[in-house]
Amino acid sequence: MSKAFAPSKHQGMDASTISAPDGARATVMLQGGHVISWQPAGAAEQLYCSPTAVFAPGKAVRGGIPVCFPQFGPRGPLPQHGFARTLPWQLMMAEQGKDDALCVLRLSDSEVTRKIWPHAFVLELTVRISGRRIDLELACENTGEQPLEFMAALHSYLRLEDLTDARLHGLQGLSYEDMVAGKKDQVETADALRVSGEVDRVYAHATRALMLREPKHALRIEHEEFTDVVVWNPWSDRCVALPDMPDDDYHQMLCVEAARINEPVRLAAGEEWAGRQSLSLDT
Ligand code: TA6
Repeated sequence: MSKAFAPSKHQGMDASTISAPDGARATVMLQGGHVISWQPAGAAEQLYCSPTAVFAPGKAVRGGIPVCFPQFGPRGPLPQHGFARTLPWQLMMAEQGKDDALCVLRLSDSEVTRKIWPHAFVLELTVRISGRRIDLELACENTGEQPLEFMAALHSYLRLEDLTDARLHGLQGLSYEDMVAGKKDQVETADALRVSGEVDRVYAHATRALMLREPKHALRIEHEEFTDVVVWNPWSDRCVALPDMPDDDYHQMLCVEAARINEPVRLAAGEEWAGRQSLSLDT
């Protein structure tokens, strides 16, 4: 017998807070289908959320796991990262199971979206928590008569004790586009990527599991169908320029994003796609 959760609020915004019988908890804002908090069973918050983030209708929130759709960054005519992260989604279900908790949110095309992106679609985010793991699935169905093509990303802001001691393993040998240097076809040589300046990289064909390690913390990051991984840290100058993030907070976060950028998803009429990102706390 599962238990349904009542809708909740987060910083005044409509949200759904789910908890598993083992104590794992997550909060998802209806705006953007935006996971804003995840606490594994018996552990601390794992997502970074800026203390100066703006929580208001139509505003992107600095932290958690923003959903980028149907565009990534400025790579197209739409607003930065597309429209999904700033539109209201519908909460379809939020329930506790025997050993987990699950919620599903949905965004469908509307006059607002069709005006800037002339396609019919249903986008669904499924969030499942159990123990020390969170599984996110972003699914898109082309409900129109014409083919459509989109980029997507789960723009995960991972919380760090201190960036200086953080190492991201699993990228060695991958080709990446360096957005800071404006260079394509770079190759990652480090077995353990450490950040000592602004990093904004799109790693291609990044299908291996990644490990984000600190002295007392290790998070395993896995993806399916998201073929690229974006690694971003604004470092000092970019952070100071962000109005919704304290100047020094770049030390407390690293974005490791499951993405489809280099190979956008193409859906024929009636076709569906689903991509997944899983985060598991190792220690
Ligand atoms: O994560 C990669 C990136 O595209 C960076 O270039 C930076 O712009 C970041 O996303 C944050 O974007 P936002 O629109 O949320 O400020």
